[in-house]
Amino acid sequence: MAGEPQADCLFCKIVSGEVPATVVRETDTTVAFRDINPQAPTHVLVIPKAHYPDAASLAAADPRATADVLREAGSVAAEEKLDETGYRVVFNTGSGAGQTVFHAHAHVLGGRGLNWPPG
Ligand code: IU
Repeated sequence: MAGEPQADCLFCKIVSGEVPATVVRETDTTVAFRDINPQAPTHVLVIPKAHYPDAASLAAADPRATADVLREAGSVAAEEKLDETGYRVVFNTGSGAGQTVFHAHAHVLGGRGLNWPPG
């Protein structure tokens, strides 16, 4: 069923606690944890607890959880003091755009200069 945990999903296992992660924030609908392979001094992933393969399917099915993910991304940025320097929130969508884990997640990146356009 849509949104239900998937047995083969790494991020569902982080939500359940089966796989450890460095969690920085948690709400009833979201978990935020440090990326295991950081691409910036601050690199935190914010995920919905419900399983959807990407941001668009999350948004279509659960607008509230989508808003929660975005709000939590802002809270992470504030806690990490990224507000003044700026930061980026990225949803890689599809393998051609670099998505490797097919459980919706926002990357919160900051703490260094960020180029535009991205690679
Ligand atoms: P992507 O947008 O799907 O490529 O992002 C997946 C991220 O998940 C990527 O930055 C990985 O470093 C990160 N990650 C993680 O934090 N912990 C893990 O055990 C695995 C991937 I596998």
